[in-house]
Amino acid sequence: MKLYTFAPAANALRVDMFLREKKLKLQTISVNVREDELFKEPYNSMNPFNCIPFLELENGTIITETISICRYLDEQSNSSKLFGNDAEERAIIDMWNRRIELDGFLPLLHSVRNKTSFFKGKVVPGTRTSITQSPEIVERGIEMFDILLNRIEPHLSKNKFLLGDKFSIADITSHFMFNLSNMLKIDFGQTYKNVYRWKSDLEKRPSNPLLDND
Ligand SMILES: N[C@@H](CCC(=O)N[C@@H](CS)C(=O)NCC(=O)O)C(=O)O
Repeated sequence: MKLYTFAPAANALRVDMFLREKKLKLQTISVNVREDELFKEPYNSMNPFNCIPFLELENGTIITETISICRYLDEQSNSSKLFGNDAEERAIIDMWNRRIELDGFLPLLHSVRNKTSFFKGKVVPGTRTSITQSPEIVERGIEMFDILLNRIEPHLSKNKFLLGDKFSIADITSHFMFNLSNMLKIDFGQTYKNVYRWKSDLEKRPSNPLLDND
């Protein structure tokens, strides 16, 4: 089994943190996204969506999508499950992960891609197009993030993590949503104190791959 990845990319880091939590080691192949290697063979055929991360199984099957990769590895391993232990837990974790991914992580990812000059001509992940960067999309992402934080603040006042005392894949997604919010210099510490406490806890977790750069 081989993981195709590129260490600094947000979704690569999500898988990295998941692997560290699970204490799993995989053979990794670094594909230099910045040098457009994903558009060259063999990578273009392996993932025609031209994105990392993707996982190649022993039988040649390719699994793309961060969450699908992590879910597969979680099911294959015996160590404590980050996607839940029974039907109810799996559903609740999936619910939180979708809320965070759809209402926070992705809107902020698009804010970053529409703001930073590095992403000019690359606003949609895995494409090279003439779609222009849009300040409205930057603002919309930040507004959506604020709506999400406002909704989850009461939950985090009563819970250590999204699933009570249990750390899950939804917290990993959240950690990288917050990393995007740092890139956009969004300061919410005074407004959403419980969310901020949780963000700080996630940053201190030994599995946080961003600690390697400190
Ligand atoms: N929906 C995919 C998105 C993966 C993705 O956006 N990967 C980015 C790095 S974070 C990428 O490979 N971008 C290549 C590019 O835009 O050229 C997932 O969740 O894994």
